[in-house]
Amino acid sequence: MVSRVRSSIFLGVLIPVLLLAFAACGGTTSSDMSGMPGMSHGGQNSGGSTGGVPAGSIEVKLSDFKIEVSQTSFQVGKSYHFVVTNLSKSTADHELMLMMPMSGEGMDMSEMDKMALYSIAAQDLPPGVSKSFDYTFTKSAAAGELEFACHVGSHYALGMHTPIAVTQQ
Ligand SMILES: [Cu+2]
Repeated sequence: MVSRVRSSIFLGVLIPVLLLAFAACGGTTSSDMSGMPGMSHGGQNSGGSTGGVPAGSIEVKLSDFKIEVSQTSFQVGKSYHFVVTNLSKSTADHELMLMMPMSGEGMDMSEMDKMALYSIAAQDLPPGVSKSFDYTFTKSAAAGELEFACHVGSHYALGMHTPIAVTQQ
């Protein structure tokens, strides 16, 4: 028989230990994932979370369920600094993908990742988290040919995609 007092002491010790172990695991996993997509486009700067938004950067706000971008027209060959924030009021993780419009139905995530010009995985964007990256568009895209999208669950169908346009300088 374990008394009430004894079991609550036990939990008081055990829970912080478990949380620490969990936090340590989470840290390594997310930093491994964030470097993977978009490498060939010079977007390897996706790791850092940011406090404050540097001047001239483009804000990308993910919420339930839409994507708001502070600028939707871009020029080929110019480097842009994007700051992506998950403002979800629920517990929804959101991802950010820069790619041509598609519903994603019937495709697995790795296929979609290959087609994306740039992406930040959902596990790296839980609610409240910001990630930044630099990106330079290499070719033009008429309005509607490219978009920022979230393909987690049914988020895309619920409205989580916003078209952008890219023009030659
Ligand atoms: Cu989403």
